[in-house]
Amino acid sequence: TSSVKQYTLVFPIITGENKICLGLKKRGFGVGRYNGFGGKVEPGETVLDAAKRELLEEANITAIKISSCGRMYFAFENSPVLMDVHVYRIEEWEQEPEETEEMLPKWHSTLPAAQAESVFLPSIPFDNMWPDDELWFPLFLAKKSFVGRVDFNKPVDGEKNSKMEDGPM
Ligand code: 6U4
Ligand code: NA
Ligand code: NA
Repeated sequence: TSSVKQYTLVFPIITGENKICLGLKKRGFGVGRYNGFGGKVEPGETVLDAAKRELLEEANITAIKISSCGRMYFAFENSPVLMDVHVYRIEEWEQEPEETEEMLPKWHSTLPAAQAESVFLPSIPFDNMWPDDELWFPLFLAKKSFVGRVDFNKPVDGEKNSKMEDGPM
């Protein structure tokens, strides 16, 4: 790895209703997958400012209460760049999430599938997300801080190469 780039990743959550808003990425990196809202931190911008800007650009909402949750590093075998992703949840905002050029927002239940059905919301679609999400979402949803790194290698035996641990941010 020859350089580290800062990114943000923000998830709107209504804790009391067990709801999380995921965006279906419409273009570019990660297209076709559900994820949080976020992107590159621009020069001269704080990570928190970048998180709020991307949230407005991609979901058309303005953050009121935003909290740092964890940090994930992603390395790709064919790239010299290590992605340093700052993960946040937002629990209060202005406006409602709406479709933008980059994202189609959809509410999901944070409950297991059987319980999610009873409130008429899809559960979190891990099969249609980045494969690492399934590893750190349990900590994220439990509001435990987390740090981890995932290395995406050319598939050798179909297994993910990853390591997760509880830790300081
Ligand atoms: P531009 O160049 O403006 O279209 P920008 O919106 O700045 O792009 P983008 O969307 O490419 O940046 O940023 C990538 C987003 O994908 C960040 O929010 C981090 C997130 N991301 C990247 N790899 C991920 C992974 N393995 N798992 C995950 N999120 C990932 O959950
Ligand atoms: Na983005
Ligand atoms: Na951007």
